[in-house]
Amino acid sequence: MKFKILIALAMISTASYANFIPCCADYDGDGLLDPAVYHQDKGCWEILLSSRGYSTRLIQYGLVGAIPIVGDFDKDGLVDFACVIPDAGIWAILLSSTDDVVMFSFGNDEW
Ligand SMILES: [Ca+2]
Ligand SMILES: [Ca+2]
Repeated sequence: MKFKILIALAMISTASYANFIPCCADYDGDGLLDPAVYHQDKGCWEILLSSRGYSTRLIQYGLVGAIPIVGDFDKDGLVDFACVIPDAGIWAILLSSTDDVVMFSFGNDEW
C-alpha cells in the first residue's frame, strides 16, 4: 500500500498543473460530484465521470486563457459548459439542452 501511495505522489509531483482550474460539478446528472479541471493552456475540460467509474472524458470547448464557469443556465438538469474571455468580457455558454452557444458581453468596463 505504501508503495502505491509513493508512486502516486511521484506522478503528482512531476506533472505540470500550472494551467488548470478545478471546476467540479455533476456533469453526468447522477447526483454525484464529478472531479474536473479546465486546462487554460489548451481550452479543454477533463472530467472524471462518476457514472462511468470515474473514467476520463475530454471536452474541447473554450479558448486558451478563458475562465471556466459551470452552471445549469438552461435549467434542464445538466451542467452547461461556459467560459469567460476576461480581456473582452465575453461570455460563451454551451447549452446542454440544444447544443447552442449563447454569447454576450458582461462584466467589462463599458458601464
Ligand atoms: Ca456525476
Ligand atoms: Ca443545462
